[in-house]
Amino acid sequence: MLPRHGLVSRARSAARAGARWSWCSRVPATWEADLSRRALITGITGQDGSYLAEYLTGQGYEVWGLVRGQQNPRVRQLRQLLGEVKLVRGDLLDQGSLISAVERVQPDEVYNLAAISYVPMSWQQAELTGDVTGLGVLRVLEAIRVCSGISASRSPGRGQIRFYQASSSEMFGMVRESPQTEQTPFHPRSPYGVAKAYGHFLTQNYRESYGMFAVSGILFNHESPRRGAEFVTRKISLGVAKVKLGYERQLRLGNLSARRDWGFAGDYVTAMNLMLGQDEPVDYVVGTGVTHSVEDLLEQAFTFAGLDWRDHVVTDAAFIRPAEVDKLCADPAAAREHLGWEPKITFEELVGMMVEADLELLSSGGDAEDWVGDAW
Ligand code: NAP
Ligand code: G4F
Repeated sequence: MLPRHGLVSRARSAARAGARWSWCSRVPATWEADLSRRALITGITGQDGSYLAEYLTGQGYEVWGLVRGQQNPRVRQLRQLLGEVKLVRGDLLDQGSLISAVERVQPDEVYNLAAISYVPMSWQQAELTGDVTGLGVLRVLEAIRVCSGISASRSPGRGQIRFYQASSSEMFGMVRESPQTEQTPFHPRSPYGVAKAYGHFLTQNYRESYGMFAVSGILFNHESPRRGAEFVTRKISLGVAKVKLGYERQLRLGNLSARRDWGFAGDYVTAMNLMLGQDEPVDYVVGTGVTHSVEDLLEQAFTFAGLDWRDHVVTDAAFIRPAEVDKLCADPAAAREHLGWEPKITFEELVGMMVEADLELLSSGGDAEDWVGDAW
């Protein structure tokens, strides 16, 4: 298959570099005019997808998002938020759809953010999690490889598609050392963590096998007012808002002593883009280096709203996991040194931002019942 995107990328890089290419006459005039970088984001309807799309659009990228399903309600929300983003259909379970998407979009960069990302669901639907979160990475890499005409005997040329994989600190699981660096061994504790470790090693393997520019960002927990209602930060910010506004009196939670390195999602998506802008493909740990417990989070969130969490929080065994990750803490020194990346929003600012947003959401006509969150 002729790698059309190779022509486009080379035309774009050539024009950017001011070079003259003898074959440029074969490139349609519309392509010559279209010199902005083009990014394809899988998982664009998720938390990170929306922030990344906003960030890349602001950087002058033409942004495409892969969306799945018929009448996906999150597509309408995304449209309201990001009118400029172009959409292409595809599913991480469907190899052909990914090849068609890469062929159609002809991206310079692919950010693979799509996944089943809720850890408890990965025990309930372990096979599906392996298929989407693990094998889905293989399918995206294969789509890029096939569309680019890359094989064991044919390396990617200049202007190749650059690939970012959303790896996770959940891979460290039962941690061997603290804080965790790029060298810390993995010991995943959930089917989700195992699937992410597969995607991580596969990305490294495609880099080593085919010379592809393929990198993984090992991101620690990052949150925002756009976080899914089932994750603990958002469950708590919504819970605080519901208690404060009188919708509910209780918030039921699991393990309050678990510790995470929580940062702001808007800060973290910039690291993804910086990783693809490097001269060499290298994996990085991205986090704040500061860890807090769920109890600290409760203290911060309820106090922000003038409440005492001890009056409202009930622990419920239904939310205890079959195997827990007790404590995660990043050592982001390499990202700071080589990418110049640093988080801007502190834990306290993040929690305040989320509680404030949910108070506003629910008090401005948002129906509390729409935000019941997880029912595990
Ligand atoms: P999220 O809000 O749960 O978004 C997941 C996205 O994946 C959604 O857009 C969803 O689309 C899409 N998706 C699910 N199954 C799919 C399939 N079969 N085909 C195509 N798309 C599919 O996740 P997030 O918090 O933005 O995280 C983004 C990525 O970073 C994920 O891979 C996550 O595992 C990873 N990560 C997140 C964190 C964090 O703290 N947020 C930390 C480390 C790593 P629909 O709208 O169609 O469901
Ligand atoms: O918010 P969580 O569900 O996030 P978790 O499991 O750390 O996973 C998130 O971060 C990963 C990066 O490390 C991502 F890869 C993954 O996709 C996801 O974004 O739970 C955080 C902690 C856990 O220890 C959990 O046991 O909070 C504890 N927790 C206590 N009560 C609870 C609850 N978590 C949830 N979701 N709901 C509770 O009621």
